[in-house]
Amino acid sequence: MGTALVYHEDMTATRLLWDDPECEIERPERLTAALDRLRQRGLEQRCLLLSAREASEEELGLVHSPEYVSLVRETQVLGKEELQALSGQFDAICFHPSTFHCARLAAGAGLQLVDAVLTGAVQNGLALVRPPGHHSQRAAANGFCVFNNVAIAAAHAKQKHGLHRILVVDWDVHHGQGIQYLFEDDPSILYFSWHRYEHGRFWPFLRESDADAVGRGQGLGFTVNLPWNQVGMGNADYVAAFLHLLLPLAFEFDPELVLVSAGFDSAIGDPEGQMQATPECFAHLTQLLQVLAGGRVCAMLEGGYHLESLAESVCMTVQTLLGDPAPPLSGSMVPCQSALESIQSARAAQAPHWKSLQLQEERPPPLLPGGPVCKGAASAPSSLLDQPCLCPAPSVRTAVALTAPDITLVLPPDVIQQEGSALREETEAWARPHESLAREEALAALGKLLYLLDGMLDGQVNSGIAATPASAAAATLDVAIRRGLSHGAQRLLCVALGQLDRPPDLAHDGRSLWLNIRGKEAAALSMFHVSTPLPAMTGGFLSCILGLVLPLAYSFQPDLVLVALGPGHGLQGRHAALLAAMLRGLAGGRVLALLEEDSTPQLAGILARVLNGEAPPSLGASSVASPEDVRALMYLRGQLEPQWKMLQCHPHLVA
Ligand code: X5A
Ligand code: ZN
Repeated sequence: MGTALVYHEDMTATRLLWDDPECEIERPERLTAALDRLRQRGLEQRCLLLSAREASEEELGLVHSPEYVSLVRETQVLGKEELQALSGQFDAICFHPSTFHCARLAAGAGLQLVDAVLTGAVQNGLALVRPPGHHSQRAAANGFCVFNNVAIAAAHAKQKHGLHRILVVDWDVHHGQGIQYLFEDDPSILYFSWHRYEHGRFWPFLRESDADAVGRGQGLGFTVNLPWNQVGMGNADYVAAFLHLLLPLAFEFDPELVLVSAGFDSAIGDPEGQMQATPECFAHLTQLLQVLAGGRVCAMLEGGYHLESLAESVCMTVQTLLGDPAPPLSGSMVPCQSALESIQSARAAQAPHWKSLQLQEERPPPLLPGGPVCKGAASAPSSLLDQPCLCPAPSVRTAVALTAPDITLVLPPDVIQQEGSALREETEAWARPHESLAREEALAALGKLLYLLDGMLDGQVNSGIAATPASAAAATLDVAIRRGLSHGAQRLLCVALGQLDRPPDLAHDGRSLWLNIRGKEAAALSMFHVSTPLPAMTGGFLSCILGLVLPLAYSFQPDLVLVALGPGHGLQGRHAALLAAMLRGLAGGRVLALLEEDSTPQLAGILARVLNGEAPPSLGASSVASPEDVRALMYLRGQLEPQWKMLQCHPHLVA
């Protein structure tokens, strides 16, 4: 359905007219660097370009006072001295004669983006704007922000489009206190912000940036603050915050729209943030948000002051909005102790307000040896930024290899129905040890699967779907695992649903991680052989994915993922779609789904579309997990946490 990119060159006009070391980082080059890189990567050309319009004063009035709007309007005619004097009345603000025009364009860009998404013209988009917005308040400019672009867009989505639930994700490294103040009593806007805090010693030095600020009145629980008390937070910390805090609440909230205060000063190299997350991390954050609200995600630029890191991170975000799979994350996926402390204190503060957190908070943290501490601020390890981000786009994103090409299958034009099959002799050789693969139908299906798998291992195809007769599902999966491991996959994650046992003679060499959902009981037979019952309700299914499957998968860092819907998998289509959409964050999206031959064309169709980058349908208001589901999950997490560190959401008590 497409991605909008909203921009206007005029927004490069506002700039610093006098010496001010605090404001000088917010430069016009921020926009041109981002845009140039988008062009250079061929990403701008894939977007629907919208030229930003100015927000009207009435629209600004959705969140700002008329007196404040007038005050900013009048800066247009002030001279340098007067501008400087007025700027001094605010914290970290430097007005320019063009500021009013730019700030109206920035707010207008957000409105256009929301209109484009909510009218169905596009699926999602990014507004590249200056000045940023999230610090600005009803009657005050603050922290380089003049009008609150995201807050105006949210108020507009409510007023003009009648929305009832909007999620605002503020991944900028500063606390968007402006958004918090504007909506703190509003339960229709769930505001999440993580921010450098250092126990209150970092700008804007506010007590209300801490985790215990959770909103007020009707809005209790709809403000979610995750303060980082150390610098150096990296990919593992950010992904853990999404899996263990933001996403459980977001699914429970069930937003109709996701707005992102997309500041990239939380990325590596940024002088303000001093964090360590690499640009690829923003592809993962974006992809994780795209499973919400039917994929309606509107991102608006906030901060981001390291031009190289900013440009790269913007590309990662846009590329993911366009549906490309996220590049694998670099570095070991182990959240640091300080991050776990922050996540835990935010979970504890929110638990009274969210069912999805309640049952889980009773367990005391396990006694384990201490985990790593954050590496602290480092200068931009240029090695991490210099790596040309080759995301070798396979020529085919998704291929479907069903035994009889299905004419009733509705597929997007870029998903191909694969005709090819592996050589007969080779197929027979792989099939030989398995009785269930002797039948002609099973052999034919195996030939197609092997051909598809080879395409994926060679990098021609990114993801795919293959089918097999139910009686041959286990054997076919067994062959796929062996073939994958012997033809280039270093680490293979297999998520098996239904009655599929781990192949008995699969080596226990740590190269494959077997996770059976709908096992008879919760059991960790080894760190690489996990089984859990299929949760009964949507809530249980979500906690299984967010609390077990994805943390295991992100810890293991596979380079190939097999997901098999075997006999009696019992999974609803929308649950299967969500699982596939989220597993796509692993292995650069190299995901092969194995279905039973008699699966409905609807199931094959939805999986193909999701693997190809379409948003899964939203699950709607979710039920809670049953006590048995929670118990199974808690048990497995306890067993597996020592090895798979992304499972942790409590800091260790150092023994
Ligand atoms: C949008 C943004 C930061 C202001 C920092 C002032 N503002 N020291 O990143
Ligand atoms: Zn910022």
